[in-house]
Amino acid sequence: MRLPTTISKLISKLRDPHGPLTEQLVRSPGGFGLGQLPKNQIPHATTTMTCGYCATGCGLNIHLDKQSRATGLTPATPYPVNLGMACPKGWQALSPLTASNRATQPLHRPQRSAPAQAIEWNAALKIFCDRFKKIQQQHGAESIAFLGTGQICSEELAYLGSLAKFGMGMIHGDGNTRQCMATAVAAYKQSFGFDAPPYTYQDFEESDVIILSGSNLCIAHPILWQRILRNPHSPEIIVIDPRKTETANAATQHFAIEAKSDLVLYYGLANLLIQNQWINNDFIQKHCSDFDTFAEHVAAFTPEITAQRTGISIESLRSLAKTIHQGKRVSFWWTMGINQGYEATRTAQAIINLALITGNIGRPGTGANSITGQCNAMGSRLFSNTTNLLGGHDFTNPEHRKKVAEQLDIPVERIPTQNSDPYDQILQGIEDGKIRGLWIIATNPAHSWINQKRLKSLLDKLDFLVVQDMYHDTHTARHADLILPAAAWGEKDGTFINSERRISVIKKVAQAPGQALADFHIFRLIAQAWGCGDLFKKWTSPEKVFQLLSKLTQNQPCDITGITDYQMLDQAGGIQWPYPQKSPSNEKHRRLFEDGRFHHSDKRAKLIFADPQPDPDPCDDSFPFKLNTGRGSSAQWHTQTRTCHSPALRKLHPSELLLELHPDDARQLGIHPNTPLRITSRQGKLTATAFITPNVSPGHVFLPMHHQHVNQLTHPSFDPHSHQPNYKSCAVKLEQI
Ligand SMILES: Nc1nc2c(c(=O)[nH]1)N[C@H]1C(S)=C(S)[C@@H](COP(=O)(O)OP(=O)(O)OC[C@H]3O[C@@H](n4cnc5c(=O)[nH]c(N)nc54)[C@H](O)[C@@H]3O)O[C@H]1N2
Ligand SMILES: Nc1nc2c(c(=O)[nH]1)N[C@H]1C(S)=C(S)[C@@H](COP(=O)(O)OP(=O)(O)OC[C@H]3O[C@@H](n4cnc5c(=O)[nH]c(N)nc54)[C@H](O)[C@@H]3O)O[C@H]1N2
Ligand code: SF4
Ligand SMILES: [Mo]
Repeated sequence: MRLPTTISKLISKLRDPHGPLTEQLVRSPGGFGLGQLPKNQIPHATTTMTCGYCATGCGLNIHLDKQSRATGLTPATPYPVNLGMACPKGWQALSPLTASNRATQPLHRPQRSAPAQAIEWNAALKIFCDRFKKIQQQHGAESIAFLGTGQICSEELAYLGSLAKFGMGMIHGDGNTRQCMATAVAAYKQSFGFDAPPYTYQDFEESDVIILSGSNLCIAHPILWQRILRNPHSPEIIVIDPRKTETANAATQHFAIEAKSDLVLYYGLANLLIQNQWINNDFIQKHCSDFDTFAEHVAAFTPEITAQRTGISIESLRSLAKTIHQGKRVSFWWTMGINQGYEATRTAQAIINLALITGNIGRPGTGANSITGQCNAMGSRLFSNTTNLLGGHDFTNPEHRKKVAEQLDIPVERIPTQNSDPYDQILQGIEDGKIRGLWIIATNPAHSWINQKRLKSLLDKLDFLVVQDMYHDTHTARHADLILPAAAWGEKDGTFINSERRISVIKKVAQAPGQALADFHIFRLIAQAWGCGDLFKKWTSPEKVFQLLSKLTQNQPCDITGITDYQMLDQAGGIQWPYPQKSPSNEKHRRLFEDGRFHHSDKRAKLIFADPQPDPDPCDDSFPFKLNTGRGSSAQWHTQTRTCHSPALRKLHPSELLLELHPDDARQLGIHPNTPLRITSRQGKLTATAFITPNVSPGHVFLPMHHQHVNQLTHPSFDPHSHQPNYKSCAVKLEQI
């Protein structure tokens, strides 16, 4: 296959080292929070952009030199999210950019075992197209797939999903949002009729009862915890978590429930609320469906049964129900302790149901509020073209396909008429020989996917694996045939959507190293090389794509047709969706469902429930402990490809892998502090150092997810509705080494 000659021209244009940084958005010095700096350190100019780690979406002032290059940063004070605060990762956000293992050139392995060779972009594009096209010719268009991310810009996600599906003919594409938010998405869609987290962060400050389920806010969303600390109403802060986390320690009440007993707990609470008539009948009658069958279902969860299954005493249950009843503004928040489970969607809905039956939704300080993980997981939920068609549309709906085709000016036949397989099924497709080529963008599954051993063997089974990352040596890139070097956050333009639905701009304030290109531009080049560049002729810059996407959302619950350009977003300090045309311009915070109207055709919210299911990986005599995994510290990000490069962050967490275990269990097994242990599950084994602490309950142990081997242990079970992995409950045994 020959590449079109326009490609070389485009490559050299994109590579121009003197090309503009985002100058039109740069603000003058003295803008935000620079008062304390000594005169000789006052930067030439300052611009504000959103942090590229977590979905809190803090605003950071980036200080620039005369060439508009970043020299340092401070948290943005007037920004409505973080109000002048940042966590350690935010303060250190520029340090991953200058690492020596940045991918600076495309790399190719002619054979899997051979060392990777540096090649030019032209050659890389040719290999990419030749190999994927050959697989498609032999095995059909569906035999190649992609796995994306919640950590690149919405415009990039939209380009990737559209190029792959409309341009390259793929049907299957998913992303790491499956590991993270799929449960919340499935729960909201079924309960509310659209994936719509209803809150604004101001709700943290306006609640009088804050219930955090399976969320370690102090570590995972430290700035949101700071927002709780600003709450002037002396709120009850209730943490439901099997572990006594940093957040549980700081809360006013902690319920250390048995692992994965949440569903029973929330049904038991619903039962108590209903029995005592501590519910909002008026709200239920006007705005909910299926209340009677729900009440019948939860009647079986008596305080006795609930106490027995959750390990919470009957008195505590009653007192918790009473606290919910007495609260005028109760907000229910949840994160991965709920989303990552084998009955996760129904559990999330059990939380949603509590908010609905008590009328705690659509008012300040209330809500059934799933907190998002990655910086742009919310963008991927709307615009990645994976589980839904761009803009929250439906692939299987002919009207939606027609609308999207017309808006994008592409033939409607290009749009798949079926949904993509979810992540776990794409992997099953590799095992079955249906999927033979895979393109992985900005995610590191060889570390982060559940049951790592199988994942790695599947990567090696592929005929062709492409990894597109900012580093050339991630655990996943080590399996790749072709590595495409990507620019990082700070080296490109685009938008993110944070947890409270706030859309904001990120900007190019540094030059990508070597030949690395923004993911956006890599997708542009591939479109040209593949021969489908015509479909994307209007997709010339992230801002142009943003405008296309914004038009697509017309009349959707996420309608943002009132946002005209990046400058508008920038000046407003981000804008929450929805923002249809003629929206008032001066609102700093908005929550959904103030009118009690949901997105089902009858405008009611559904009370959805099910029977609790058996644990797919139960403890027994051979594997007597329950392993829980999650975030270890506010200085570590996931697979640590980025955070490992900051000496300051490295000082904030233990350098070795620590297994948390209760003193009673340690005594029984004769385990001493700081001794090496072997931890074995039905899937694999690893070694860790004993960290003896009463913060875990007897019978429970905990490992941070940041260590590369942790997912050798985890059990590959999934929620049947969301297909999200069950990362937080697997049976293990412990041995001294
Ligand atoms: N520092 C840092 N911050 C991050 C990230 C990071 O890697 N590092 N990642 C970001 C991302 S993508 C995400 S998704 C979020 C995750 O944010 P969180 O979900 O808050 O973090 P986790 O530690 O994974 O899990 C939260 C808690 O769930 C508890 N849990 C486990 N099993 C159960 C259970 O059965 N029931 C209940 N009720 N609780 C349970 C765990 O003990 C843990 O304390 O963090 C985001 N922020
Ligand atoms: N045991 C266990 N496992 C878990 C979890 C758990 O709680 N327990 N949590 C799960 C959750 S919630 C999540 S979200 C996942 C996260 O899992 P991953 O997505 O695999 O983790 P990251 O380390 O964030 O990987 C992001 C990758 O993208 C690269 N990258 C960063 N920026 C860019 C960019 O702009 N462009 C490109 N092309 N590449 C870029 C980084 O170098 C890195 O390799 O882990 C999941 N795994
Ligand atoms: S809380 Fe999240 S968004 Fe804010 S600075 Fe820390 S990592 Fe960045
Ligand atoms: Mo996540």
